[in-house]
Amino acid sequence: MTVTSTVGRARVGGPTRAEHPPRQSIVIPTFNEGANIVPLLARLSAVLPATDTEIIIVDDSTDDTPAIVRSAARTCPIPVRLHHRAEPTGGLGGAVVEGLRMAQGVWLVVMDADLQHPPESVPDLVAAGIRDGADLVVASRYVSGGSSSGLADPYRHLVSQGSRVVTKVLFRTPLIQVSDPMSGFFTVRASSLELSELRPLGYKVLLELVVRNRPGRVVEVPYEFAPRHAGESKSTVAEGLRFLRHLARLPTHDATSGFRLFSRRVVEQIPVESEDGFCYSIELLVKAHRLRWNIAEVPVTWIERADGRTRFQVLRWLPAYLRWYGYAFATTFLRRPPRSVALKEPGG
Ligand SMILES: Nc1nc2c(ncn2[C@@H]2O[C@H](COP(=O)(O)OP(=O)(O)OP(=O)(O)O)[C@@H](O)[C@H]2O)c(=O)[nH]1
Ligand SMILES: [Mg+2]
Repeated sequence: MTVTSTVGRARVGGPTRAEHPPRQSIVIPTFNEGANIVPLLARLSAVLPATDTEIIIVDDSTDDTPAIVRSAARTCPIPVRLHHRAEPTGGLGGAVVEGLRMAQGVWLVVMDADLQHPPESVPDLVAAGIRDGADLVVASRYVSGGSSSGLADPYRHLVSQGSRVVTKVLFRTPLIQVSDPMSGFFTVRASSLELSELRPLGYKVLLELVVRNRPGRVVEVPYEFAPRHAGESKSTVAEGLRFLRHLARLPTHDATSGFRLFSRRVVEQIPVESEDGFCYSIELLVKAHRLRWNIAEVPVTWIERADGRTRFQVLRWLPAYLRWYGYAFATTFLRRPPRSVALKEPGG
């Protein structure tokens, strides 16, 4: 069962757009963030006008976060709508899109609940959007004046910077000028949003939005990424891998496997450019994917070799793997057509 409730002083709601939409809707996805709710609502209320703002919390928690939200909302001057999802479809990304769908405001702000995104920066984002006539304003850690010092440890710095570089390389199109495409803190002009175009999966909704909605003017505003206020991080290595798979949208979970059955058509028609390791395998996969040839998958158990030494050289092969992930990405997001795959000459 999904519970949607409106608490707080004023009530905004209903499926149709309000007659006098608030200037900003703040959409906040939450997963077990109880300890952050009270300071979050207090700090938002201190910097935003209650009469021109609504807060939408889309909650997938398994703890008492919803009860804490309901209680804190009673004294919050800004109206708060809580949408608790018993079935958390699409994880974080699904939650954000549902929140955007519910929002009534002219500007839709998306931010985390753990106070890593300072509530005090929200007015800056909206003001920049209005001032610059933008469709999308991204709060960036990586423009002058911003900072990512709140990342928990060197590993998280590496993941953040690494995924940023991968994304920038894959998005080598001048269309996308965002320095922090992985940011979870941004505001979008409601009238520029095409929600039906978004297919969110896990993290990184902004990326979806930039690539699929192609917003007009995009502006970036620096902010200082703070350490998490309380509670536990939900971002994991599994989430990172899910991100790569999401970027590529490959129809298999094991893109680099060397255990494959190829049809004669694949072997006879697709030329192999890879020279290293198992890269031919991912290359054939991504090319067959672009050609829209059927790809099926069966479960197997991986058994470690009992004898001899592995010749697996992940670091040496990584650039090639990334190259083919980029190829898959271009297929799905940049819509490269099947005819862009070079095939062998018949009889060649
Ligand atoms: N509704 C919903 N919210 C989620 C889900 N996963 C994470 N969130 C929320 O999304 C926001 C970002 O998650 P975090 O765990 O802070 O991710 P992160 O900022 O990359 O990781 P840290 O730097 O360790 O905090 C937080 O407000 C979470 O509560 C989910 O599956 N559903
Ligand atoms: Mg966080």
